[in-house]
Amino acid sequence: MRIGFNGREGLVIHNVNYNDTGTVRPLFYRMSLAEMFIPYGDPRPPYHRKHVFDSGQYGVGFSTNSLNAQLDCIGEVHFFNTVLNNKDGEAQEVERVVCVHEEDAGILWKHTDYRTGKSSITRSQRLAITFIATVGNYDYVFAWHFYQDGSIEFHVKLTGILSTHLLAVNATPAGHGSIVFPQINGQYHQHFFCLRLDAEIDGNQNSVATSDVVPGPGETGSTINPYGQAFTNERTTLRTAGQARTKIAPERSRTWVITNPQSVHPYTKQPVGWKLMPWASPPLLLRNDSPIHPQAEWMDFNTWVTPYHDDQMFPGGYYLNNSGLPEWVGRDENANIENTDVVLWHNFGLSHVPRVEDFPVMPEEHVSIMLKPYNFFKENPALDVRAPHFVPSQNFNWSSEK
Ligand SMILES: [Cu+2]
Repeated sequence: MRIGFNGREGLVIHNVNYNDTGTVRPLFYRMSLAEMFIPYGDPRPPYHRKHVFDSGQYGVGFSTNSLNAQLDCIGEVHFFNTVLNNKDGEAQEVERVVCVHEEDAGILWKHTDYRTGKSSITRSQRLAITFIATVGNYDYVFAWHFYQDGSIEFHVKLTGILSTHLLAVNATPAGHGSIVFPQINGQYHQHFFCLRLDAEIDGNQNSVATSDVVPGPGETGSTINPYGQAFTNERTTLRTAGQARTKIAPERSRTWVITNPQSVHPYTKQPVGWKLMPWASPPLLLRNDSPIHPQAEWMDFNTWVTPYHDDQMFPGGYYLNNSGLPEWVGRDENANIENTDVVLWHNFGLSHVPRVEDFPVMPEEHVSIMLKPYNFFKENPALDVRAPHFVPSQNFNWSSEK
């Protein structure tokens, strides 16, 4: 991969490839945090105006930290500098905006032979590419994690200081905030992140499907489901940009699978793929008829898929002028997104009801999404991660046999 950095998006990951036993297979052409949206829920003036687009208005790249070489990333670390423009338009070098290091991430795979009691264990050593933005009160730790089994994670830690205000003696948050300290109100708010994923799974021409796990088919007692316990994987190929406006469905275990119809897997006889595993995110709580809604209408769905266009980089449009995804897709709902160069846009986040423990500085909360190979390789791609040695297991031996 290559990495880049700009004032609006911060870290950008380019040309992610996987060296599959000598064959370099493309995965993602460009991955970036394309927007953030933090709406607050207190209707009392002036707080009705309190909603922030951290990327489009402030720029998470312009808000970046020069990382602390001892504490922000530890171990064997490489730091990258970047060049940003200051408010006068002059170029300015910023040191240590991105750190790259490896870190232990627990067990990668393990098996204990139940008869011999011997185990084979490998540890997960992930590559972390991190930058940290302080946008006013909040601090966001953004990390791309690359794992040895091909999994890619975008992980966001939220920390820093709550946006609070002082209440009059005996005043209350009126149902829209939490008292975090005497007379201090931490208002309810949401944090949303939009990832723009320009995919090239095994090549440039991709399709996207929702993959749901659902009961059936067949009623209990029917010949195809006599005991009523059947369930199946329902795959729906999204054929147009209009159809691709989709939401998370935790009750259906929904993931989105990006496939390459040109690259058929030798075992499954189906196109190879890579899946997006979402976070259980809340919906945007702004009402549809709110005057603020048009600017954030791209948040009405968790996933959008659009045919690639050079000038479509930000979900709310370049100027956040009620444009972006809703306008582009609305203009041509039948735009083909099958077997072509596609871009996935994925929104996720959380609703934050502040706690007393979030004050005066907030211990980290995090959200993350995973991108995992889905019938892309011929076996567990982390088999080549060497198990240091076979070790005796400490399992309780419940068997009467010796
Ligand atoms: Cu928050």
